[in-house]
Amino acid sequence: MSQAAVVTSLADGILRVTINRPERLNALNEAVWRGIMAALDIAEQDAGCRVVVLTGAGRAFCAGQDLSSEVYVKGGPQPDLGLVLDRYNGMLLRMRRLPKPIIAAVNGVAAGGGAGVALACDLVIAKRSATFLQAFAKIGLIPDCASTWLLPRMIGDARARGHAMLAEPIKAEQAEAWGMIWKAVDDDQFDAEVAALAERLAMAPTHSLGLQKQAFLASLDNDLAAQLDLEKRLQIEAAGSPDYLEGVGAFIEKRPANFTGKA
Ligand code: T3D
Repeated sequence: MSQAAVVTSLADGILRVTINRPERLNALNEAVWRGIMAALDIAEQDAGCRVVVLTGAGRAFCAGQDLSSEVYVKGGPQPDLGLVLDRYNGMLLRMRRLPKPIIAAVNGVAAGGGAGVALACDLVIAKRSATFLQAFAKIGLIPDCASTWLLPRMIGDARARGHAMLAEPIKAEQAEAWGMIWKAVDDDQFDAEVAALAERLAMAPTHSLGLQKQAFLASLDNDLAAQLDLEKRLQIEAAGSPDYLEGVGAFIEKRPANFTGKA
């Protein structure tokens, strides 16, 4: 029986999603796309999921599009990448719009579309030995999977262009220093740090984190007046949640808050 291309498990509020093609460095193909979309279904629909952790099996996070798939056969027709990118674009939008935090646990190289998938997550934590590679220039493509949108906003235009046009790997520590990722951690601390971060977010006021995601996403296009209006609307909604009352009560009573994550 063939192995699942994506393995998911849900426990203690944490949905762990592992891309499982280690022999191809977890390269993206239709099965991986379907597996991540199915995981997003769970994340959206199951109230028991309060945080998603996306990672890769083996030594890589994800090496981008599978270049050994049939669409790239030498001598065959020019591949039509439109269909492939329609799939990934829909997936990336769902990730950004998911009203729950997604952690990218970057256990190894994140290349091409795999880098885009990692950077589209809310918090990126990487092994110190991991690298980020905009591999596209090496094969005559342009960065996709949101990288041309995310990178200039994250690291500035000059670094985004150099990173993409030179197609050289960036170490996790450099990515952290540039503001491209949340944190680079020692390899032997990686599993423990990912688990601690996931546990913390699984006990957070999930509904308001979802509203934060909405606000951050809109801020990238809104002017100040529009963003202030949006903050007001979302804050009123957050203040209507039981977690707001619990948070204030816990502060007054000098005890840890016990958030339900509910709206
Ligand atoms: O449809 C579309 O194309 C549109 C969407 C595009 C989005 C994209 O992501 S385009 C960019 C695609 N990705 C790449 O160009 C990266 C290709 N891979 C690499 O550059 C290198 O493999 C890495 C830098 C990621 C890692 O290098 P290294 O030296 O650690 O490993 P390796 O020896 O190159 O790879 C190990 C195996 O994984 C190897 O197979 P083998 O020889 O052991 O049988 C290699 O062929 C395979 N592999 C790595 N990346 C891919 C791959 N197989 C298929 N597709 C890959 N992307």
